[in-house]
Amino acid sequence: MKVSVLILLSAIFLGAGAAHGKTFTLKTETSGELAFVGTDGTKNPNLEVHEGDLVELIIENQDGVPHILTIPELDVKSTRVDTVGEKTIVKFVAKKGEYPYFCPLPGHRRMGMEGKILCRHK
Ligand SMILES: [Cu+2]
Repeated sequence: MKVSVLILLSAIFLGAGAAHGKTFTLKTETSGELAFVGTDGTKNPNLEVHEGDLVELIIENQDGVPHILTIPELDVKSTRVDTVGEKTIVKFVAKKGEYPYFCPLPGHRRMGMEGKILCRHK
């Protein structure tokens, strides 16, 4: 009996996770302004999520310049991607509000490498 309850709870949990997961890919760019570029070509896209979403950000190096992605409000900091094609992934649970994501390497944020996470109520 206990076992089946556990299995049922796991199924609900996994189902919920899948339903509210959100993945974004951001590619780094340093031609002209520095930017994280979304899959549709938007520079530093607003990442729209909902409170409680499990968000996955895939950061892909596209320019051969080292970059990191950080979200201080959520204590999120990626590992550094140094070479073209190198990827790293950060995951976090979205909390309500608007807060920036940016590259903390010297000068990068100032030169444009910053976008916003917009997280609303469900
Ligand atoms: Cu950078």
